[in-house]
Amino acid sequence: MTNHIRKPATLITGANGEMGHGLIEALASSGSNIIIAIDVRSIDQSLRSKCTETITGDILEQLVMERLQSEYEIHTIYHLAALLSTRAEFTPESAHKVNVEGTMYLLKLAVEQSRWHGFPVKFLFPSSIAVYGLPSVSAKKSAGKVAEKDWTMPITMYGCNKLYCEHLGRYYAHHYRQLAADTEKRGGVDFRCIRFPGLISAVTVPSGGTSDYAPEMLHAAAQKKHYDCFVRDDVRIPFMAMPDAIDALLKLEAAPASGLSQSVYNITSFSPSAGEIRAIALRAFEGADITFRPDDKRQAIVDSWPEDVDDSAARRDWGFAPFYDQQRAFDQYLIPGIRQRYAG
Ligand code: AKB
Repeated sequence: MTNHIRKPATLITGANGEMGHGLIEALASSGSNIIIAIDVRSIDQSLRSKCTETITGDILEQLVMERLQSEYEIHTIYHLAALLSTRAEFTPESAHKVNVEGTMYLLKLAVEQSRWHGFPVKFLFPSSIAVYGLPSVSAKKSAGKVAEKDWTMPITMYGCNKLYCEHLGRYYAHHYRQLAADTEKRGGVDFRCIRFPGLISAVTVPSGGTSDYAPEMLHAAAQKKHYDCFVRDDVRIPFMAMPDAIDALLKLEAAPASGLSQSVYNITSFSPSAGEIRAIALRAFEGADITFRPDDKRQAIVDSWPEDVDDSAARRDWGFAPFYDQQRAFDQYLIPGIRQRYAG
């Protein structure tokens, strides 16, 4: 139980996931945050010391939400909990519960929190390139840099969930209880959303995603393990190094609301083909053994995602600028970081 003088806290859901690891490290290093980390899995020991409190619990459980409401004064929520695109296809109804109902419970918590402490609650929501649905490989290749308003016809449950939650967040921020007499009590939700590309971390390996072939390939190569890549060598989607993804979340959170012209932003850094990633892995890791054995069903998902996205709005409104372009991402972060992870 926290002390009765409730200090402004930051809540991170899905805290034990790939983004959660990076975000907790970054927030803890800035030192100014009371971090409440929640995940259905036990939070890694390495993260516990960096958090004020760690909760092993499910955001779908009402008691968990009531505890968060009663014990903390939450001013910022990073809602990272989600079932990613591949895993969600095997359990679509569970994915809907986690990805959509879980998000709605968190938005409701934000409304209640803002009523208590009188400040808007910043709600940082990671969406995805999975909200896009290009109808064919030729359309994908001719689409070029896809803007936020175009091609939003997702073919996965995860993509549908993320697209709907983008609208849900906008609703809670601007239209919630619009017919209520006491409109001044509308929820103070400051919803801010980033559509992330595929993310590659040197320190964690993803699970359940369809863009996972890129990190899986690199981490397998560093361990001299054979890897059958489940997409064709010519497939191309946007990617980003994990540190840039974390920096983008923090930069959007810190941006003045007055400068944000939209609630949903594309960001990206580089768009290598799977074959180009393989070539880099073969050069970097002696003994790398990577073949292509496309899984037609997962390939169809990746073929529906854009080759590139237009992130000019993020660059204009809140100064998004990735540090790691493709060369720097592999040479300065991924190869040395992954090599070190498996050294010895
Ligand atoms: C996935 O592959 O499902 C995610 C994503 C692209 O959002 N990494």
